[in-house]
Amino acid sequence: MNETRRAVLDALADGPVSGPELAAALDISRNAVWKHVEALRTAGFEIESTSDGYLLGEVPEFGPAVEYGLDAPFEVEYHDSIGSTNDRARELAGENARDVVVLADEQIGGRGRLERAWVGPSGGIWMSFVLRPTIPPAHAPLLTLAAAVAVTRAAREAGVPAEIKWPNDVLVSEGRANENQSAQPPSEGRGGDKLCGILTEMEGEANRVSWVIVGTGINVNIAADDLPEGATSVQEVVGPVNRRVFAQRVVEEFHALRTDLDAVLPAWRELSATLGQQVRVETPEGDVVGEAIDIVTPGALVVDTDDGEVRVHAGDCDHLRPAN
Ligand code: BT5
Repeated sequence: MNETRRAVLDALADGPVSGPELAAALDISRNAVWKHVEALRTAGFEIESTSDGYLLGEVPEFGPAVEYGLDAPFEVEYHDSIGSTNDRARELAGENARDVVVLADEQIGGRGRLERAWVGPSGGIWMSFVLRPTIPPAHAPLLTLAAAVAVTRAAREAGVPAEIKWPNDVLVSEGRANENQSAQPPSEGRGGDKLCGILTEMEGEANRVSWVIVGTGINVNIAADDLPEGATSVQEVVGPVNRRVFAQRVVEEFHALRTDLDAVLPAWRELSATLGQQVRVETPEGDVVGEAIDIVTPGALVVDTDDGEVRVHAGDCDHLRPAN
């Protein structure tokens, strides 16, 4: 959304305001005012024409409106349907863009890690941040962790008991009440149903990042039947929510963390489902099995194995059971 359109919206929210008043205040023509109002109506904003002027009514639940009222310096590029928001974000990064969020309602060619497919029906929040941080490439994983924290916080605000599974999943916690019942076999596997996955991609030189794309896929207002096995959604846990508010909270929390990277690991530890668990991490060098005891810069999991402590930088992680 361009600055003038945002200014028109702000004025309408404080309205009623007449076309000529708006034109004078924003130093644009009355015809330009009319065009902005029509474009906003097309984007789903309810704008009443009263005898005292225009008045903002209902703000759309999703769409370009995500930029409206957003308390973080990101431009939002919205698509009803797209192949992959990460692919579009890469294009934008190639054109020198920064601080853009590519957002879609439906994603038909979504990607996970290792070229796995990501299912993205209408009703999700599929979004990719285009960033140009001044950090060494080795620190980019901190941005993945920051996104996981941001999504988990937004989910908890919406009433969903979300937790982070190292390295890049947000899960809905399993019923912790069962943990002490001996009749219940210890859970093995993911440790809960997957609410969100994060795919971070980067371009840079040895000590300088050129761009980082952080893609977050959040299952929001989607029925479980439309998701793969082992996945869940916000809707499944608490019913449908306002996706504009949810997406804004994620972007705002993410912005707060990317500007204060020292806060990422402490926040991550607090929301982690992985620390304190017996885990098995599949890495290219083989499986690492033991208790996950900490996370250290830039996002390595510290596993206490029979052969001592091992730091794992990447891999797929299974939770075997709580360590005690
Ligand atoms: C991830 O990969 O979890 C990263 C997913 C990132 C998706 C976002 S959406 C916005 C942006 N644009 C993109 O194109 N991608 C990003 P990974 O850890 O490899 O997990 C992939 C696995 O999750 C798949 O193999 C499926 O088993 C499962 N999966 C696929 N779609 C899912 C969904 N909607 N919810 C939960 N699990 C899903």
